[in-house]
Amino acid sequence: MKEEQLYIQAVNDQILRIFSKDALQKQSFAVGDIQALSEAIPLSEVGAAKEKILETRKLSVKVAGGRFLSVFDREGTLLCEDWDGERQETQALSETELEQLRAEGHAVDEMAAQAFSVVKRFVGDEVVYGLGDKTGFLNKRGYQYMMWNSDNPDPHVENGTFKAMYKSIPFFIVLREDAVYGIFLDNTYRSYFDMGYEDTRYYSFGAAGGVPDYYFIGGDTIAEVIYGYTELTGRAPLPQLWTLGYHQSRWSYGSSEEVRSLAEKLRKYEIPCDAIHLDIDYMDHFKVFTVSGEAFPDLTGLGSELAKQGIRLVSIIDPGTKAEAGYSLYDTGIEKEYFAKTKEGEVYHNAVWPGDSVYPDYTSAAVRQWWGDQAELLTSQGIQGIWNDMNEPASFQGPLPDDVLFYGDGTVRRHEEVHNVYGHLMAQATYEGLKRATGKRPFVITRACYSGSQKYTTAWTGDNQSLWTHLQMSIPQLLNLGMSGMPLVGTDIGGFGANATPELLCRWVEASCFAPLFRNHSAKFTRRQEPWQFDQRTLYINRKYIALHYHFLPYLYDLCYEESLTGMPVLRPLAMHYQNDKNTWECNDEYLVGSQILAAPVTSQGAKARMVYLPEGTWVDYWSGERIPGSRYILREAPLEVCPIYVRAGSILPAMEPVLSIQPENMKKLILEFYPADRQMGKENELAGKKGQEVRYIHYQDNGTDFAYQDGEYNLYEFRFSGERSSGLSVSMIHEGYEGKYQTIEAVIR
Ligand code: MIG
Repeated sequence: MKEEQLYIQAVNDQILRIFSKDALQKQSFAVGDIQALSEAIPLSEVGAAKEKILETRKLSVKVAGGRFLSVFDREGTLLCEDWDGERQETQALSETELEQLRAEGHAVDEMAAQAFSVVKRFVGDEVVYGLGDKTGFLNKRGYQYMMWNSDNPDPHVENGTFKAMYKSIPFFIVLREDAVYGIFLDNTYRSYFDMGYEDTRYYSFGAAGGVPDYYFIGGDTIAEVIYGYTELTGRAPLPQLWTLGYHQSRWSYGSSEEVRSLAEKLRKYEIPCDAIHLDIDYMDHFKVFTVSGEAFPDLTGLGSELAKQGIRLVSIIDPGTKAEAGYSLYDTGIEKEYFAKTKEGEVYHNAVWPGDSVYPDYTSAAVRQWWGDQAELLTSQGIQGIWNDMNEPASFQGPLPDDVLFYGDGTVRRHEEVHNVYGHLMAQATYEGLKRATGKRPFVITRACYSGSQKYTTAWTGDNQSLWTHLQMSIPQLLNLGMSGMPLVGTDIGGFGANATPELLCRWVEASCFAPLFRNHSAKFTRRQEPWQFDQRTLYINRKYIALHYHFLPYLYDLCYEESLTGMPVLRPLAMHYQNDKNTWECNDEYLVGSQILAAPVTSQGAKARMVYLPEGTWVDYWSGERIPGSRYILREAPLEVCPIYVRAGSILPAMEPVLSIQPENMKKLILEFYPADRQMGKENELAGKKGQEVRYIHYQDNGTDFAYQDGEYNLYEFRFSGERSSGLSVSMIHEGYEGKYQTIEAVIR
């Protein structure tokens, strides 16, 4: 590896970019144009001495030996420092060992040679978060990861060397007692993150191609680091309100009759539901953007029938385009040279669901436009959202070779560079196409991602299985995705592969009941797992938690609003709000919803109680109303129908009346649940001198559908409670622009 001259530039007071000169030539797929605060200066020109340091209002940088970078805050606390010692020999497997493994049929994740790598020191007791959808626990320290979008459910396990998943989000957050910062490696090649596996004293990251180009993101809190990262890569725009509701899916609901009877059951069993998903079998021979006339002779008609019941249709698309003369998508793509090519200049073929298939080159704006325009073929038949699958991209006849070419808009790139942004660009094309076709806020789901995909799409975690360990991992997975800038996420409730049990499904819907993407989905050939498939109790529990999700939908929507402005995820690890409390740092089985709700789901078979850590403050048991002092572990009984949920005393939670689906224009009544800070805990508050504390909450409301809010058509309410009585509520309007103001606001004291 050659030693390259690196440059450093202050992007703003909290963000530094460190890169080699060649990085300036490259177009980032994640970061928009940057108006940097300072010029780029060679690291070798930044000295270690006082007079030659680079400073912003928040950070100061020193460089030793012309290349070892240290970043401090302005109080002089060391935040992050290059490792200047020797590196350990990596314990790579020998060629013979690899061959043995392959001979036995094991999949071997191999590490490609790295074009560069950056090594940083662990200064103390750091934990590491982020890195997208990786499985395992919250803290990534001590493990190795690879970023190479993979359509392979096997790594869906707790640990595995170089484990790659569906998404590549090369961003992580390092938290230490006296510091927190993030690092974003803006590189789309296969990249590696060794978080102290090779040697416990340092961590490293690098990539198989491209050039060094990374951002150091400072801040006083995890939230500020996420703010900085999403300032660079973007934030999820407000979703349509109904998309936050419950979605029912399965591979596949294969005919109009099946969908119709599914909708009937949803209504008969009183399961609130806003969407039914059509998986690949709705297509004509898996040809993307077609509809099988046999299975769905009148999709438009079906769509309007469902609409009357408040249910929308979402359909799947795959990028792999069937290579078949006479299929217009293929013909046009061939004529316009829209598909990826071999290095010999022939259109590249592999196989996916439709058989012999070719791959659209989404690196080209013209291809994205063309692909996006196809969305109308679906929306004109009543489809309301598009689910992007197989966009790693997946291929059934071995991986796409590294040298498959994408011609883009004049910049030719090899597959090894494009692979990790393929799904990202497909999602962008889908988002823009849906927006043009409908004028509404596009609902897109994707499996593959890169940094910044949050601007276009929600995401699910791919093919999990109906296993208790996968339920357990779903919590850290969603939290790490949130800290990686992807707030609108969820897992397949009940598990995709393998067979759910009634108990597992119940615990899964409980554990997911605040997930912004709230979908029950399962694979072909597995046991059916719609809420009514098992017994009365399972049905009752599903209904209860789906209804609870809807009850708090106005709160979830407020969190989406907050996220769109700040990048704060909807589901948050406890450490985000209790950073000084180390008990929260590795809390893998609880999460916060915004800052006001704490959920502690049960994720083990047979468990009837669990330990819950409650951080500082007073917590109100949502079910019993009991007020419990925090900063302690408690034991909570949790029979099957109970997911332990707590509300922070001193909260206001906006909620709504029971509905079977979302119709924003019918949401005329808002319920405010007020959880006073100063009742019963009187003693504690007296001591703290806090009597009659006032609690304040800002609530957002708009038409939940289109972009009119961008022209000021929204309402912002400010609610204040003082004392303990509902008469203590005061309401004022901070902004008044949406005509659908609530007719009733009902306060409930809890
Ligand atoms: O090769 O479309 O992750 O959700 O049901 C399997 C069929 C293809 C994988 C997705 C899954 C979907 C399935 N797809």
